[in-house]
Amino acid sequence: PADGGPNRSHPLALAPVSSPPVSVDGFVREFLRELNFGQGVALSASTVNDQYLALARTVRHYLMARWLETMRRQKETQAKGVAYLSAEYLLGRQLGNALLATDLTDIVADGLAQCGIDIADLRAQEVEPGLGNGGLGRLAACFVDSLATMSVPCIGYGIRYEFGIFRQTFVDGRQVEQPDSWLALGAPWEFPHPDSAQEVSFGGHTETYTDSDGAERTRWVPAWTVQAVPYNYMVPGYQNGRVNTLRLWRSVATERFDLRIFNSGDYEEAVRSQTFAENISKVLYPEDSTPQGKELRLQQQYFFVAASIADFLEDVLPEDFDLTKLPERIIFQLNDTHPVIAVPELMRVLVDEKGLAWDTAWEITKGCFAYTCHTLLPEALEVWSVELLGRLLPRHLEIIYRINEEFLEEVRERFGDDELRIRRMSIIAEHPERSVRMAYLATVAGSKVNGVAELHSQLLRDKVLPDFNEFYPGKFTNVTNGITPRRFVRLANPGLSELITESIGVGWLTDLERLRELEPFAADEEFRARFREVKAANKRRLHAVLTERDGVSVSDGHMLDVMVKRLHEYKRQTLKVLHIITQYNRVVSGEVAAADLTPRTFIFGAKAAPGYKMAKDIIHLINAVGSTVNNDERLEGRLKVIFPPNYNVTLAEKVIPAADLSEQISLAGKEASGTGNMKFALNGALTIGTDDGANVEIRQLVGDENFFLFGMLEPEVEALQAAGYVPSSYYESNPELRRAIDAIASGVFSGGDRHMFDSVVGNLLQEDRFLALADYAAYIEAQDKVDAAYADQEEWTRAAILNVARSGFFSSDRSMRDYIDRIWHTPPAF
Ligand code: GL2
Repeated sequence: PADGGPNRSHPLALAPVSSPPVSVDGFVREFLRELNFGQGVALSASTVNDQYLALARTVRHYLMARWLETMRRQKETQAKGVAYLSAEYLLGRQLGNALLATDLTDIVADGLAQCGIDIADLRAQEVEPGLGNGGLGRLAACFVDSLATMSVPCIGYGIRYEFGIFRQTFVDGRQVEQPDSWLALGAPWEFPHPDSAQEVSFGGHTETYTDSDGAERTRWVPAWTVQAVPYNYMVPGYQNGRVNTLRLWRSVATERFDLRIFNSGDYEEAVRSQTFAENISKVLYPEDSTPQGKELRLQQQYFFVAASIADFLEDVLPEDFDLTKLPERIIFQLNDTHPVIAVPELMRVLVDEKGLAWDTAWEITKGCFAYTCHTLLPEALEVWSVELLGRLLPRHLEIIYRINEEFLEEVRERFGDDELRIRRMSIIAEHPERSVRMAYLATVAGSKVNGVAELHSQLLRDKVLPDFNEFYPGKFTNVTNGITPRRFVRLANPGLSELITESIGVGWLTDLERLRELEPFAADEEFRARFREVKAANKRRLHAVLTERDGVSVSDGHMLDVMVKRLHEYKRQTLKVLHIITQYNRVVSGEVAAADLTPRTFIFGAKAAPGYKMAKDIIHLINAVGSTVNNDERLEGRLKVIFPPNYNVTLAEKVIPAADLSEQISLAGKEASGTGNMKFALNGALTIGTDDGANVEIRQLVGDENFFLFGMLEPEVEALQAAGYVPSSYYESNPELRRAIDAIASGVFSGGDRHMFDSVVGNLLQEDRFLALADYAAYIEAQDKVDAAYADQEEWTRAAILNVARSGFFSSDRSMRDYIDRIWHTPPAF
C-alpha cells in the first residue's frame, strides 16, 4: 500500500495460519529450520540450550494457529470472559505441558531421536518461571489451565518479574538465597509486544475543574509515568484446539536515557529513570501469606492492574463499546488483596476519563469485580497506610474515601448510629495508623466474596468478616480449590496415568470424577500389585533425580513420608521434626530395636521468606537433625531425612508421585485450603492431617478409614487459647516430648552446642503460637498407627487406591465450574 502499512490484500494475509504437519518428518523439518534460521546454529554445532530453544519454538508453531483463531473468535463474538488478576503465577515448566496439549509427545521424541537427541535432556534444560511463592500462585496457574481446557474465555493478567522466587541453597544447613535468573538462557515461551505498551502513572496531585458542560470534575496530575510492556504467553487447553492468553507486564522507562547527561559523562544519572522504572517488575516479593508493606510492592500492584484495565478497555473491547454493559462482558477476579487497587482504578477511569456519573460508574464497578480471600491469618490481610497510598496514588485515595463514606452511610441506614459497628466496618482503619483495609474494600466492591475451602469460607463468614456477612446476605460463598490433573497426574505420574487409562479408559483427564470407576479395583490383588509397582518406579525415579541433583539417595524399601510446602510456623514443620526426634530417641535409648522400626525416609521441601528469622532457624534445625540421624549407625539406616534445597514445581512433580505419606499438619483453623494435600491424595499417598483447610473435605471423601486424622479441632483451638495456653505444661507432663525438646536443647543435633537452637526451643516452650506441643501426643499416636498400617501392604495399597478413586472432586476443572456457576456466569465459548 501507498502508506507503507501492512498489505492485507495479499492472499497469504487472508489464509488462516496453518500448523506444521503432524508427522515425525514434518516435525524434524520444522525443528531443524528453527535451529538453523531461528537459533542460527547447525545441528552438529548446537548446544543443549540451542536445541531446547529451537524445540520450544517449534512446539509453539503447532499452537499458533489455535491461538490466533481463539483470539479472532473472541474478538468476533465478544463472549463474556474472565480477567484473572493475580500478582503471582507459579507456572512450572512449559514444554511438557505444551507437548501434552498438542498430543505431540511421541512424535517429538521420535523426531529428536532421529537427530540424535534425547528429549529428556531438552526437558531438563528448561528453567521454570517461578513467578509465585506457593499455593496461591500455583492455584492461578491451575485455574488458567482449566479454563482453557473448558473453552472458557479467560485472560490472565500479572507481572513478568525479571527475577522470580529466589533459588534456595544451604550453607552449613542454613538457607542462603540466590537470585533466580530464569530469563538468562532465553525465554522461548513469551511474545513481547512493546508496541502495545500502556502508560502507568504515579504520584502528583489532583485538581478540580469545570468541563465544557459546566460540570465539576476532578483530574489527576501525576508526577511520573512508566511504560508497561505486555508479554503474552500461550495457555493451551488440553487437546481441544483452544489457546487462551496470559499477559504479563514488564515495566520500562518512558525515556530510556538522557543522552545529554550521558554525553556529559554522568552515566549513572543518565540511566537513573530507566533503573528506577525497571525496578517495578524486577523481583517477586518472596513473602508467603504475609504482606510486606513496602512502597515498591504497592507500585507493583498498581502497575499491573492499571495496565491490565487499560489494556482491556482500550485494546480488547471494541471501540464503540457501551461501558454500562461492562459487567455482561467481563468479570475481574481479584486473586487475594494484591490486585484490589483495581477497584478505585476502574472508578477513576470511568469517572475521570470516560466522564460517567459516579453512581453509574459504581454500579458498573460492583458488577465487574469478585474477590477471593486466601487466608485466615489476620496479619496476612493487606493494609496500606493512607500516607503512602495518598502519596503514590492521590486520586485513588480520594475515590476510596468516597466509596467508604457512601458505604458507611448505608450501614448507618441499616443499623443506626452504632459507632462501634461503623468503626469495625470502615474501610479506613484509624489504628495503629490511618490505613486502608484492602480486604474490606474488595468485599464492599465485589459482587461475590469467596473462601477457598468449606471450613475456610465458614470461618471467613463467622470470624474474619462477620459484619460484612450480616450486611450482605448472599455475597459470601465457597469455592474449594483444585489442581490440574493434566500437570499433576498425567505429566507428573505417567505410570499411574497409564494404569488408570488401561483400567477405566480415557476421559478421566477432563472429567476427574470418573476416577470413581477405580474403586472396584481396590479389591483386585493384581491391580494392587501393579499400583505398588508404579509407586516403586516413582521412588526409583525420585532416587535418580535426587542423586543427580543433590547427591542424596532415597533408600530402597522405605516408606516415603513427605512434607513439602512453604516454611511457616502455622504449618508446623517443627511438629514433624519432633516426631523424627522421638523415633530417634526411642532407638538410641534402647526402648525400640532399630530392626523393629518401620523404615522411613522423611523428605522436606520448604523455602523460608528471607526476612522470616524463625522460619530460617527451623530450616537450620531440620538440616541439623537430618545430618545427625543420617549418620548415627545405631539406627541401622532405618530412618533417613532428606531436605533437597529449592523445592519448586519441577521438583514437586517428581516428589509427590513417589510419596506414601502426605503431611498436612497445620494448626486447625490456619491453613485456608492447601493444594499440595490434593496433589498427594490424587497420586496415591495417604494423608496424616489435622481437621484444617481442604483436609476436611479430603477426609470426608476418601473416608475416615483411609486418612490419619489427629489433633484439636478449630473450636478446641479457640477454647484452649481463650483459657490461656501454657506450652511448658505439655513439656512437663509428657516425658517423650520433654526428651525430644531436651535433645535439641542439649546439643545432640548441634555437636554439643547448647545454644544453637535457642530461638526454636525458647519459642516452643514459651509461646508456641500454633500449639505444636498441645497436638504433639495426638500426632505421635497417629504416626504410630501409620507405622502399624504400613506393615500391611495389601491394606495400605487398598487405601491408597481409594484415595485416588475418591479425589476426583479436587480437579481445578470442578473449581472452575463452581466459579462459573456461583460467581462468573461465563459459559464455554467454543
Ligand atoms: C494461600 C493459603 O495459605 C493456602 O492454604 C491456599 O491453598 C492457597 C490457595 O488458595 O492460598 N494463601 C496465601 O497467601 N498463600 C497461599 O498459598 N501464599
